[in-house]
Amino acid sequence: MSEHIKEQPAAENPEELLDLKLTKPKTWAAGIPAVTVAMVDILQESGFVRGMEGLFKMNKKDGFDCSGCAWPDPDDDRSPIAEYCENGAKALAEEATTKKLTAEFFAQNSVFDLAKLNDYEIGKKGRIAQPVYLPKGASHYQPISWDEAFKKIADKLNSLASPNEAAFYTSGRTSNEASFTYQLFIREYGTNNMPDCSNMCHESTSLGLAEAIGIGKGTVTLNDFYDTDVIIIMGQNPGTNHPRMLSALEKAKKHGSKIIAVNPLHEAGLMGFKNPQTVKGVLGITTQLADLYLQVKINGDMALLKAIEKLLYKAELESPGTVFDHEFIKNNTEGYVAFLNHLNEYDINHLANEAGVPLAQIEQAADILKDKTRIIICWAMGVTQHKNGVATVKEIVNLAMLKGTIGKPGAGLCPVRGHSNVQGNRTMMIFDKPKPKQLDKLKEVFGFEPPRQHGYDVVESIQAMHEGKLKVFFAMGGNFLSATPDTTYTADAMRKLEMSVHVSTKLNRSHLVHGDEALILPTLSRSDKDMVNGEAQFISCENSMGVVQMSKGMLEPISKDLLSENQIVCRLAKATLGKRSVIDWDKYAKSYDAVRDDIAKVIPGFDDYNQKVRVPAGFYLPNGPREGKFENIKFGNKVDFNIAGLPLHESKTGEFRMTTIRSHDQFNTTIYGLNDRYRGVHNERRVIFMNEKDIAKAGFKQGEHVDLYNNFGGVERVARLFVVVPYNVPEGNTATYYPEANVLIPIDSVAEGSNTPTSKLVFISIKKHGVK
Ligand SMILES: Nc1nc2c(c(=O)[nH]1)N[C@H]1C(S)=C(S)[C@@H](COP(=O)(O)OP(=O)(O)OC[C@H]3O[C@@H](n4cnc5c(=O)[nH]c(N)nc54)[C@H](O)[C@@H]3O)O[C@H]1N2
Ligand SMILES: Nc1nc2c(c(=O)[nH]1)N[C@H]1C(S)=C(S)[C@@H](COP(=O)(O)OP(=O)(O)OC[C@H]3O[C@@H](n4cnc5c(=O)[nH]c(N)nc54)[C@H](O)[C@@H]3O)O[C@H]1N2
Ligand code: SF4
Ligand SMILES: [Mo]
Repeated sequence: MSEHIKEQPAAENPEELLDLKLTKPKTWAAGIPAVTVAMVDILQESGFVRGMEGLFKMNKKDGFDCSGCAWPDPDDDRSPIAEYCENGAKALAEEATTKKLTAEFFAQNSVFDLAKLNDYEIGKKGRIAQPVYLPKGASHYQPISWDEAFKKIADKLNSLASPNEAAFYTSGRTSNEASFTYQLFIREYGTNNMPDCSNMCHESTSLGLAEAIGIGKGTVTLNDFYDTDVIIIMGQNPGTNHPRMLSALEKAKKHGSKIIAVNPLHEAGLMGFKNPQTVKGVLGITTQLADLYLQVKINGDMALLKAIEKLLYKAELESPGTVFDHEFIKNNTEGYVAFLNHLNEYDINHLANEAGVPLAQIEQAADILKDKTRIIICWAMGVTQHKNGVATVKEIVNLAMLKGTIGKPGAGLCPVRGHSNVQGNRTMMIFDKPKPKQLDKLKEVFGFEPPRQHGYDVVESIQAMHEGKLKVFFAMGGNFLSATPDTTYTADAMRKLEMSVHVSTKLNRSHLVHGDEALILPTLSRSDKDMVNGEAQFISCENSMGVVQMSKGMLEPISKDLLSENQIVCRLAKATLGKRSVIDWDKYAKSYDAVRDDIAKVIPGFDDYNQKVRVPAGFYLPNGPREGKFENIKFGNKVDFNIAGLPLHESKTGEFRMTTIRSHDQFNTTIYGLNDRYRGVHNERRVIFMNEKDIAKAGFKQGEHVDLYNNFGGVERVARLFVVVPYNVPEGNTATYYPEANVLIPIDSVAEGSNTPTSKLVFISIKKHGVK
């Protein structure tokens, strides 16, 4: 390791404060101000014509898929003007920027100097415009040709004692086509070391649902929202993270649906909506969203679900046959009686107390639900990123089973995915634990023997880097260092690598905390035109509801030196595998249709892919549970009622629960801006939201500078210099922003089964800044 790297500033965000301003938190989201803010962003970054051209084509049937979240587009009636939200526009502004990083930029800025910037400043530098290489011991990235870059990586990969000394990460923006060729290359090279962002995101959902109902995906379609009785939104903040979901919620309310929100924070986008595309919205009239807001303690969801189930059971006993769907239970489930016995073991007051919600409010929830037959349950990170994330997902299934509310219109399970193609990545076999059946199919179609041994997921990869078992880390997108837990530990791990390679659009911290050698390979983004041999290519993505759609970029790329992700994979595969390969990589590089033809041979549901994907609005993938056909891990076509206890929370006196959340001005580790408008926080990200009573008890004041400590497993982790912000959170509960607080999340605090870091609950102590 060079001397230079040792001097590098702290891997986490530099510990410095900006100038915090607070305003009153909002009680509604996404009105006209939202669109205006978006416009300002677009104009500043990309210029008027380029920005408007991009916005006009976003999410249109003949346009490109928004690279923001995975919320679906309407099957029909799309808006002729604007089929995007504020955050979609910000995502576009981020990629469509005309600022670019060429060889001169890297010659002028050392890695050391860049690492001193905060994430916002790093991101605003612009698009990476040519491949660059950081030789061992060097202080600056330097230009490198594509051929040389591929040769360096190929030589390194071929020099390893085993393919299992390399890991290949995927972030959820990669298209179906590039994901497919990527996993094919990795498996032909010889490893299943495929950590992906899903491991930190909805893995608890994928595992919980796959075991319970037979598919690790949701069962609803967008149309179900327009014809349902109740929507429960648990641990999800749609106003910020899936803004167009608010239009679906508004429509649902118009059709008479009730909404129950479950969240420790009062989120603006769960309370009200001013729709910028309706006259009412333009006039500033708010549609009330949540009819009932259950402000749970952090990870109080399991207790809440059990309390609701128990009250429904009571109502069922009082009025048999009117609350539970006995027909459904008889035909589709196992273990009903055992489950009721399990519920009987709990005292309702104890459950309410563990949930942190007054019993009277839980009774209101049960009252809303008891005579309804069409219920949609939505959830996201507030459910999955907990020690018991998988069990809570299965408890959601239990509730749905009691009410028979899966596999019929207006009803079902709706995990809301994050990245725009994260669901598609997994469908394309980006997975460290592939099923034997899938591997058999690869072998049958391509004729090579894919590795069978499970690979490393995200947490295991970091641990393996630390132990020196991983030598090469290759990332298809993402920002591994900042997205993963235990930042200091992970930074140490990444610095032990012999080579780190990132296929990226923008500069990020993972380029600055690197292995002995490092490369950045610049790639096209979703909105960029992708020309291969004079012909415009398109890619395809799968949204949160299992719809596969084409996406065709149309903006002129900012540099001629960018390659598409698929091109990068094909050229790297050829350079690495050479004559060893049985695959015609040139064919895939030349034509994405050729890739799709082979996807159709391997992945169920993709027959006639090339025809179906060309139909406007795309096609639905098969989904058994949506049609009432289940495939439970233990009981075949009957789903078992899962029996799981309440989570045990071991904390010391004086410790607080801390959850990590996204502000309204970020996409994961990409910091669009420094404001969280809906929560009333401006020009600062190093904040900790605390209950006013807790602030007073601790002897703090609003604006106090504090340090945060976590001591899980006997290791002290500290995040210094945060500002106290009074907020409506339950006593004993706090919230901070991700990624600034990731330094506090222990690498070995993970969800049982899914190995997802417990980013939504760690216990911390809070001390005045500088006082030990
Ligand atoms: N603009 C924007 N859009 C995004 C993203 C982004 O960063 N910015 N990220 C994308 C990605 S990858 C993902 S996965 C999704 C994430 O979407 P979300 O899951 O909505 O995002 P988070 O901010 O992590 O947290 C969700 C909510 O959970 C609540 N919460 C925290 N702890 C608990 C708990 O214990 N119980 C309950 N019931 N609630 C809890 C928080 O208060 C917050 O409202 O969004 C996607 N879309
Ligand atoms: N504490 C805490 N930690 C968390 C979470 C949390 O809620 N709390 N959430 C977790 C979740 S849900 C997720 S999904 C992960 C996210 O983890 P990642 O997916 O690794 O992180 P992102 O910030 O989305 O990645 C941003 C980078 O992707 C690159 N990029 C953008 N578009 C493209 C593209 O089209 N192609 C390529 N090749 N690169 C591109 C850019 O260089 C950009 O800097 O973080 C997880 N970490
Ligand atoms: S809701 Fe998500 S996919 Fe739709 S425009 Fe907004 S960020 Fe993009
Ligand atoms: Mo995510």
